[in-house]
Amino acid sequence: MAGTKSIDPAALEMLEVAQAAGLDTAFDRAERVKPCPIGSEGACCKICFMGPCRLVGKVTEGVCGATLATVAARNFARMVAGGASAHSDHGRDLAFTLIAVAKGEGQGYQIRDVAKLYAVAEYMGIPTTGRTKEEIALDVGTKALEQFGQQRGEIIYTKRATAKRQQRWRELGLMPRGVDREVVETLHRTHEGVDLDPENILDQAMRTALADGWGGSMLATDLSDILFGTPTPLQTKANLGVLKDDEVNIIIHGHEPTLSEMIVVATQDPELIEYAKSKGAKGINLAGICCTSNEILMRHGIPPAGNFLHQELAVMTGAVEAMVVDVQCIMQALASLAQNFHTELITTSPKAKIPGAIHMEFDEHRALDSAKAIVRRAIDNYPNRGKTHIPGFTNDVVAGFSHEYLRYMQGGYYRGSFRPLNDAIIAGRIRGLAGVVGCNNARVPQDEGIINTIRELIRNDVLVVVTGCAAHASGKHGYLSPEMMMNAGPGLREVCEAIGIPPVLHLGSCVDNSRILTVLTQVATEGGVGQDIDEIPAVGICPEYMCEKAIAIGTYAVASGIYTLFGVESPVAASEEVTRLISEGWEKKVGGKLEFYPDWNDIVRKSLEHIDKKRAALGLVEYDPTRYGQSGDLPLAAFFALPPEERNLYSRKAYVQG
Ligand code: MSK
Repeated sequence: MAGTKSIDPAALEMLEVAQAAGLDTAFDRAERVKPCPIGSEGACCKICFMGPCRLVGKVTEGVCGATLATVAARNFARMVAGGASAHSDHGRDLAFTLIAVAKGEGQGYQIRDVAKLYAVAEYMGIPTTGRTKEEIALDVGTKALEQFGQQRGEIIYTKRATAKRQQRWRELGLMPRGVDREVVETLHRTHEGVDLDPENILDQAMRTALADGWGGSMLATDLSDILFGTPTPLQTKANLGVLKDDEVNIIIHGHEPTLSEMIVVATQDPELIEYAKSKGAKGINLAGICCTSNEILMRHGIPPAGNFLHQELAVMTGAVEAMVVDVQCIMQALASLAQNFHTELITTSPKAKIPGAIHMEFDEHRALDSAKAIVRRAIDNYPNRGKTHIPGFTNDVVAGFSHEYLRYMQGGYYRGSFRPLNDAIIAGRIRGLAGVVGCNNARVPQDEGIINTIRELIRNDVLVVVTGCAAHASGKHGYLSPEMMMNAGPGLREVCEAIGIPPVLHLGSCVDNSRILTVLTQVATEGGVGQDIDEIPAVGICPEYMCEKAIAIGTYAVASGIYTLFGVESPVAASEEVTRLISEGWEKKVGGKLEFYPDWNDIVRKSLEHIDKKRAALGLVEYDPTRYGQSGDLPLAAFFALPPEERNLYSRKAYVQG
């Protein structure tokens, strides 16, 4: 049975360990706990206590008369509001941290990317001349905070969209005013007896999602870059094999980078390393799960131990002294599972406590002290370690492709642009672009949809960017390694060779999906492949979505003009009207549409059809894979014939030329 649960050999090995030990995982619970067939399709209304009303069979309206379409639209909009809240609260906390740092009250932090601070200040209309970076940072943090509570006007970052897109949002009444404002209005409108027009509800869902994508999430990304540095490529390894048998293993898990940044610092503290040695360990090994992992992977090369469905498996290795969690995507089951091992589950956010876990509250004003206390506690736990089982699977990973770096790598510091990428699309070397993002879902085989989709896309010369747990899946299965260019189509392979990149680029965490919006806007602005995002041959894909955040991301992608395809099942399948509204209906309004296809083969087929349709609409040459692929084969083969230690990715171009 384990074989149908995941395509990851490390996961399969650990599931056998779990079975032998009689331990329960999400994989098992997904088999036991059947999804409610009514709720899963959006047909259950539980927003008042005359219900819950289950609109199935001959029951076509609730006690109040709410129709199936209204109920499904309300449920959908509430998912968007939940997801937008999660991303945006994350962004808000980073604004508080930036303010603390600007005031000299953020122990251990500093402003690492001053150039980005200036860029963000410019977006926000904050003067920079003759001012210290702390003065600018204080204004930036304060202005960012205002974006959450802003009641009127337009979220400031929406002006980073193309002029065409901004105009469209204004004409349709979709321009978000403030992050909290849109979330609260969605909750109000979907309260019993308020907005009863499905189309109007779904418009507000788009406006709320835009407040997330072009507001809370984009702010979270930018403020993180200012505080912790804008990512540039670096190499590491991924999967459970990154855990070490002879070192203190600490896993950080969740989404917010504030604490984990300090844990990185604490684990490198010579005093704490000596302390670990005094307990019999050879050192301290930090690894990550989910998006906190992506944050410190992108900036420090800290290896990811896995994605969402790996969190329990990591504990079951018996080799984890502490799993340190912040917010989002943390399974409650970790607490009871950890009791079977010496692992300490440590919660750190006042917003996210778990019964049975140890709570060590994190305060950004004394961040380094908090981090050191946590690391010390993990070290103290090392002598309690029993038998371990670490699966020996890892793969090489190159990560750290911020949109700033993508620009830089196409021309250098002074001549950076998206021109080479656009030219490659125009020439048909690159057929199109795809963002493959999102979660694992225990109801579908782990990583299967993600990896099969990516494999087929790159084979068909589609350049793929990844974030979130889809990025972890890519890393675990070798798709973030430069060698993967050998599996790309001939045109894409030429581009990867010339620039020295893998065909799948890791852009970061879930909030960093905002980087995809920025990249596509820059592609549109560069010219030649459309003037707005909906004209570009590009798709967004979320093959194994699990949570409300994914629905919010999918909705802002669509509202930004992206054809977006989800796997698993549709949460509005019960209503044909809502299914049509979010697909054809949204396409007419905003140029993007949202569709759900449980079979990844359909996702690939529809994606390629869409990309080709957009190419034809732009008058670009028809995609022809036989046209390219001759130029670089020999040097590429010679490059991969070198011993791995001599294959320096970033001297690759020089090697080919030399
Ligand atoms: S962590 S939101 S399971 S991608 Fe961002 Fe993974 Fe989905 Fe959580």
